[in-house]
Amino acid sequence: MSYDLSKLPHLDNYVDAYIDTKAIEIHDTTSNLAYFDNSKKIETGDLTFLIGESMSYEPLKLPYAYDALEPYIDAKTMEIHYTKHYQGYLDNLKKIEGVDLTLPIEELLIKDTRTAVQNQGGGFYNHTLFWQMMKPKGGGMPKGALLKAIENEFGTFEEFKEKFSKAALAQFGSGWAWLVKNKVDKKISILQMPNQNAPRIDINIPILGLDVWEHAYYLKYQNRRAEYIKEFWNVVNWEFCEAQYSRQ
Ligand code: MN3
Repeated sequence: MSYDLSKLPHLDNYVDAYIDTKAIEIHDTTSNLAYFDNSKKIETGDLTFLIGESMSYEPLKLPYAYDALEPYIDAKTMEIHYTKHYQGYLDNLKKIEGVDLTLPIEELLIKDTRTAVQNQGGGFYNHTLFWQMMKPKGGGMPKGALLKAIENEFGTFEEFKEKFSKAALAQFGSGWAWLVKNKVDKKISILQMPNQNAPRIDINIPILGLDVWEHAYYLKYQNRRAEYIKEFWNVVNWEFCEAQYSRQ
């Protein structure tokens, strides 16, 4: 199961058309169409595009099989990560007393600063993005506006990769490395976030995230986090990252 964005030569135009107010997400037709609350669904060939702004409180159906990211991310890790950790964050979020699940997740994470909500809600939010930030036969480089922004900020794509990898490697204990866009000045930057704290989404739009909790790599890479980070670049879904970058 995979999706081939080369079948959509007009994707760039499509993204531009909604650049002002909408987020764009890309799914294949077997994905969970309930991902967005107020989504507009457009089907083109074997692809389905969903346009909307908020995640529903349902697990995102993985847009690929557990073994689809082999050999870089092994099937067992994907399965446990998805069925135990990801599902666990969502289940635990729903059990938190007084949590207002009528709010979109981004709004909830900004408004409800209780640690339990940040941990469980952040875990749900971060992973829902993370699954889509990877794809089989991913990797390579971003294009268009995102590539330009990276070159403006970091010099070259290679320098960006090196800085992002270092941030991921240097995160002490469990956490994430993120590439984010500031909502006000539109500049991009790299963040390290501990635990499951979302990447300051009150001020930032996440573009690319890398989970460096041991549960994300330990079965295959044991303690070799650097190797996991290096291989991660082979599965990055740059089309998704470009769509995130186009969000305002
Ligand atoms: Mn994880």
